[in-house]
Amino acid sequence: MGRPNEEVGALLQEYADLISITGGEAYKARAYEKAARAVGGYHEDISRLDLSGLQQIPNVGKSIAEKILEHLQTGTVPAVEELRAKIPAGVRQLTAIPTLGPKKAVVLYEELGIASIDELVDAIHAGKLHGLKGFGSKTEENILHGVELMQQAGDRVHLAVALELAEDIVAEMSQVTGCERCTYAGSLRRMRETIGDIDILATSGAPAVLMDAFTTASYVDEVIAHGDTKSSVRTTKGLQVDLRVVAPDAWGAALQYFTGSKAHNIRTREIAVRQGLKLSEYGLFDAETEEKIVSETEEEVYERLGLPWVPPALREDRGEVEAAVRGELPDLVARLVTEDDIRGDLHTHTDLTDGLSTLEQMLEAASTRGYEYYAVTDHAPNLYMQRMSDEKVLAQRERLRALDGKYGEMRLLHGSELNIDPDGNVDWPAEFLQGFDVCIASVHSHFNQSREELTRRIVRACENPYVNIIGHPTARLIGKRPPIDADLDEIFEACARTGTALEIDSFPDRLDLKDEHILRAKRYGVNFAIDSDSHSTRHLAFLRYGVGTAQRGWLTRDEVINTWPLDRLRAFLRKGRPSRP
Ligand code: DGT
Ligand code: CA
Ligand code: CA
Ligand code: ZN
Repeated sequence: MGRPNEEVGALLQEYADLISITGGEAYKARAYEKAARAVGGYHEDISRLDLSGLQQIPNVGKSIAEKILEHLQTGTVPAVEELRAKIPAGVRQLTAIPTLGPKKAVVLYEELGIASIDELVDAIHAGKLHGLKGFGSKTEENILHGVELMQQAGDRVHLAVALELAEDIVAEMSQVTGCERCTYAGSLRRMRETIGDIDILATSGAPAVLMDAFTTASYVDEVIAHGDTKSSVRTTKGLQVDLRVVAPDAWGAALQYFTGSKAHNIRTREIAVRQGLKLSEYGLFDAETEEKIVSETEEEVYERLGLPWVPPALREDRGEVEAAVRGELPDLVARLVTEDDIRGDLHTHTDLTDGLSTLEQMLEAASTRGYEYYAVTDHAPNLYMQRMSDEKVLAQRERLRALDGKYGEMRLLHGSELNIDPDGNVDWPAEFLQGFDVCIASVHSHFNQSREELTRRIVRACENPYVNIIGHPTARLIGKRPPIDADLDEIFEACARTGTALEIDSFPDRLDLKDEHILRAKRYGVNFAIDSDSHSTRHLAFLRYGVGTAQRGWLTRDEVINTWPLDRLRAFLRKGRPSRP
């Protein structure tokens, strides 16, 4: 089962870390790190490439290409194994703590013999790091905070990791003899941002065959339980997967039950009880006679409870059951934003800055998604490592204008992702900004300003007539960086007042704004843009995670500016700008 690009990308990143930890040359570690990113985002499936094909990948030279080939052909790379053997696994774990790099990890190991996260936390609390070079009290604080973030994330994985695996498993199980139906349920079906375990549901004429196929599949590392109707495994990536086989006539009740959430189930069960019914994973029963009433489809189950079918993304007990009882849900469901409603992507990068695909590759891939419009928004100059300049961005605009019309009906917009500086200013003066069709403005630095400063900063960006969208508004990285501490209500109010959209960044480690904040922002009458923030052609499909998040925030298509036809979008993008002379 493979996502070879991601897998090899992770291997190269690990090798880069190992080089740093073992005191190897810094340039070598950097080279592998760059290669890791390039491979992870490469547009072709790298397992189909030969040595010379692999060398076509940016930042991949002959020696790296050889290692990749070795891995693809044999499953191991001796050079990597050799370094792995030098380092206790716990030390590598340390490098996973946000803000603690490989260098610091190795100091901790060599100076204090610390070889696990628990040992590190104990050592900090015991004051053992005092006096250690490079470890001030601020560093200790950051480490403890990083560990806390990791523990909050627990063993949960990002939605995208679980969804891609679950789709592969469902496809594979569906092929097994006797399997009639197979789908995933649980938090995954609800599109939660992180997933604890994957729940798969199936019906089969030959359950034992299905269970055997499941527990012996290639992705299985450990079989936790092997039963007649339920089995659990841990995958090679450490994720638990549960498979349940249910009776065909209980499919709807089981799907409803195992989709959850638990809180939503409790609500629906209460409604059943009030009607003298009993709802379980086996069906909806008469509480007195225990006679089964319905269970074959979810729709029937909800209908018999007097409720409309509730989309999985809404099943979080955030008022959806009450809305259903009041009869308001069908109207919301009819207008709930879907991936089909999205007419274009408004936040994407190319290799002019930190993207991995060329302008033409991005446009080609976008047009196959059937978009009506598409914005290229590379980073602006104040993010210095991106080396953007006036000349480069203007040359890109010229290229883009020349390509407009060459990708079917898809119209091309030229934009930029500006940086909101600590005072709330953005790159470039007004005259220059005027030349863009769309500007996103994002916080990329100074995340630790005071609440007042951060709030003021973003409100000022909203008030800029050239800023159309606030990019990844809380700047969080799930499991790695907490959201900035700003007064979101004040920001939402400013967005509504100034005609600035809030982004829902679909990148799986961002999903920013998140569902609860979307629900809150909606009340201010804010508009939203659901963007992929693609840095490679492979990222364009991330949009579905943003749409799932938007659904969890009850967003309707009319609130999302990139579901609008181009002329309506263009009117929105003109914002309060002075008209061009
Ligand atoms: P996760 O795995 O932590 O991301 O979240 P879920 O929602 O997938 O939770 P999980 O895997 O423990 O259980 C799957 C579904 O089964 C859950 O969403 C609702 C249902 N369920 C599990 N335990 C209970 C329970 O004690 N009561 C009720 N009513 N439903 C439950
Ligand atoms: Ca689950
Ligand atoms: Ca489960
Ligand atoms: Zn950004």
